Amino acid sequence: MNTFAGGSIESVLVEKRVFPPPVEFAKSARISSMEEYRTLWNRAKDDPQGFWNDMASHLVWRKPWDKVMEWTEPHVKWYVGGQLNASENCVDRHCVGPRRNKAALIWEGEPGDRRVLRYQDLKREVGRFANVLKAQGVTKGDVVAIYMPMVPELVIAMLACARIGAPHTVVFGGFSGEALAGRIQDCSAKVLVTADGGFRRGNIIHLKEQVDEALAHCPTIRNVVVLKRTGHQIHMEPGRDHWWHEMASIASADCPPEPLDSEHPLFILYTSGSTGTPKGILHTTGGYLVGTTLTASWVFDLKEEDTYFCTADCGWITGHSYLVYGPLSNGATVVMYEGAPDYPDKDRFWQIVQDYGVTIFYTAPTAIRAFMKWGEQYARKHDLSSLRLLGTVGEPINPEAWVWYREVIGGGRCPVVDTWWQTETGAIMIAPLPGATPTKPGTATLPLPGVVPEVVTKSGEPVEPNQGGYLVIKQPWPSMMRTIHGDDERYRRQYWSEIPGVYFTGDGARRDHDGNFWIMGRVDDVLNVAGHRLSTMEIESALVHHKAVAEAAVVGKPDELRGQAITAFVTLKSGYQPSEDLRQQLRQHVAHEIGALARPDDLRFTDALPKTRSGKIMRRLLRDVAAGVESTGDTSTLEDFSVLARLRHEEE
Ligand code: 6R9
Repeated sequence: MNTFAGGSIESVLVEKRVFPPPVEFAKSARISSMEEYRTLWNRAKDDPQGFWNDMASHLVWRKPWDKVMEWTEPHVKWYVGGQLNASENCVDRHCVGPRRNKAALIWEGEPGDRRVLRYQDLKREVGRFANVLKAQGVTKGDVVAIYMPMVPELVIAMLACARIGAPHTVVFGGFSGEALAGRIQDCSAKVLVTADGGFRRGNIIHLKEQVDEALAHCPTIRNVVVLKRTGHQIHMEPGRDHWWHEMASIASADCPPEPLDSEHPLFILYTSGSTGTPKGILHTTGGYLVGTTLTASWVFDLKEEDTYFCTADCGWITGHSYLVYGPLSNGATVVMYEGAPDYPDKDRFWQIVQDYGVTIFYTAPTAIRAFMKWGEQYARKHDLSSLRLLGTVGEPINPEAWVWYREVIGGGRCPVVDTWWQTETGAIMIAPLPGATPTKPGTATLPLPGVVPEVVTKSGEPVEPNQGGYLVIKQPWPSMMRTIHGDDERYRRQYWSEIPGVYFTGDGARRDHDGNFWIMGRVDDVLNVAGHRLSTMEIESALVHHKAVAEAAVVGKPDELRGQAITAFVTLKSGYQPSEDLRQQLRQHVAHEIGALARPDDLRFTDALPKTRSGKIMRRLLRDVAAGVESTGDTSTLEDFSVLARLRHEEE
């Protein structure tokens, strides 16, 4: 069951508290009143071409565009004929004038090691690594896979790819070798950038072992560049594997950024959909960078003196858009941390906030719920008075967590921006502007200028205020995905055919009388476990790959901390008997096929799965079974459950 985390739907329905922007904050904010917001929004709606034409001036272009936008549903091109380079915009343009000695990246490793890269340093390192990639045979258009811990070299590798026009595909370090192989195969990556390992909760994550396993099935990979991070013993395949430091020591730091077509692919990022195989979401250069640059500046109100800490991993879209491209394009100082929030103790983030004087902090609701559970004493141990703005992303935030975040972390003075968006949208779509929008705990509030969302029925009719429906976007926007790599038909089908004429988000939502959007969760078979997107089908297909399994059905179960937990129902082939040992084997099998994040929390053996006449598994029923005997005394809770259930029913 996709619900608000922590069974807090009832509190969302009665949530009436409104927090206007603090007067002091609004005074100096980039957008500082609702009038200003409305003027911008209306202009963007009425004259999208003119609006986006002007907004693109926030970037450095090598060649101006001939046409702002070309739209042949479902395909869009932005800034047609224009040329630019994303790494030039994120790095080089800040190396002239006073920003050249400003910290671009402040990094802290889990063991406590630290590094600061000023914009000039970043430019040198990006240039150097771009030359390393060239030396490995990478040319414009070749895909480079990146599978690394959260170290500065990960950002350097992404920007180096952008510099030479090689689309990157970053694979989250928590994914298994199998999952890595699947992604590499899908996009035919030529070179892989990785590390011996990374640190997590004091342990070494053995990345290179996963790589060696993956590459047995990846003939397109010619060379592997390996960063020495942990220094533990690893296998280096002669002729294929090269040490980062050895390659970098002989490479020049000078690599001029390649002028690229606005629609040149910047990256492919895999995300889970409602079928078994992950989708390679393709983003291109110009529109994506306009979108992320602008939204980072609007929503985070980025100022020259800010120190901005985003806790997301670069393996997810939040790391791409709001750790790398958006903030760096704005010339911000970004804090990056390698490890776990509770290592060596549960105050690690707050120690980082205090040590670097972080002013803007961006994290996920699941993390906030964990902080809440650990207790406020961890935050109280540190001086958090430098903070001036807090953000959340990844899943609906329950009002309790929102208010706790505002009070305990933000000291009651920092606006909280709940930002709704997706891998597919590239940039934030619905979020408060911290100097303008009155916030309410639990809603991402209003669409940003240039974003025209609506809540509709299955046939595309707008619903009444406060009625649940499907969240769609009615006008194309610059940072939207261009297609699914290698499967344009799936792109068309999944996003543009479900509801006629509009982009379908896969989320259920309702809009209140003030126009605020309340996101209710996915209406498809996508799970959101601790802010990570997972597909039920992907986990099911991993399970049926096991020799003992006949059939499997996976559903989400409400989980107080992580939003959803994974429950799997499994039928066995004849000759196999349910046992605790087999249960553990199957859970481990999923972790091996996808990654530990997909390991079912609960795995139940059953003789048969409930099916419809047409043979479809009745997930709704299983979701109820997984949720157990939930207290359904509260009718408002029931109401919300039934809206989602109905929406899903229409799909079945
Ligand atoms: C950025 C990111 C996208 C899905 C999305 C929705 C959920 C994200 C949210 C939110 C409620 C928010 N989601 N932000 N739900 N409020 N502020 O998370 O991208 O990993 O692709 O996930 O996450 O369900 O459809 P991605």
